[in-house]
Amino acid sequence: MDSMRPSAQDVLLVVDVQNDFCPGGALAVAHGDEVIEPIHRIASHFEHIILTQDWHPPDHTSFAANHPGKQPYQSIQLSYGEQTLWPVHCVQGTPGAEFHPALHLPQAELVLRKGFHSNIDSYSAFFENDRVTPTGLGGYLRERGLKRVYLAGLAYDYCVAYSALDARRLGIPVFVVRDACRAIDLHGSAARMEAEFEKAGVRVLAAAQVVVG
Ligand code: VGL
Ligand code: ZN
Repeated sequence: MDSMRPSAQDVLLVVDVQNDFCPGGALAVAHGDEVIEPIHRIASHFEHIILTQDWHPPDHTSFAANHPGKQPYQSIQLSYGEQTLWPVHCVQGTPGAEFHPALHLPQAELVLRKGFHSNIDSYSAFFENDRVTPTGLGGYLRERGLKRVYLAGLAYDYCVAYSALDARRLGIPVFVVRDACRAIDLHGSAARMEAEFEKAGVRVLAAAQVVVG
């Protein structure tokens, strides 16, 4: 396998380290704030860092509250397929949508907002949940000559996993830094995504491996 040590053509993609995904937030991931320390530890080894920010309008289709009679964590069929319904979270301009105050990555080159179309969710940083509407990140990486993606953040089995699998679809080598992520683990979703990682060639490693190379 090629070196795991970050080079000038590698980017650290820090996914959705926002208040609503951390303890006390509207869609809190257990121990979500614990990703911040390992993210800071590996971040100093990267020349390029991109942050993603889940950024929904109040009428977003992923909110159970916008589907009368539905509860969070149920799924429904939308035009593009099955969609899990979530509590209202990461609403544009609200404190829950802000990055966690302890996250300190002023050197990040891009903040990519996603999930801003009312009628479609976007777990992945590359494509919305219809799997065809691009966010522009693939083009950004290509134009800037960024060739490998390291992933960290929240949630391991949703936005991190979808981003990893979509990067592979684009032919981009991907490392997921496992201990710099935390999972929602809804109905076995973490194990299911790990099986997908295996098939797609997403490599899972520890923060210590990034730092040591
Ligand atoms: C996420 C569910 C809904 C995530 C975002 O960041 O993993 N999960 N919106
Ligand atoms: Zn969301």
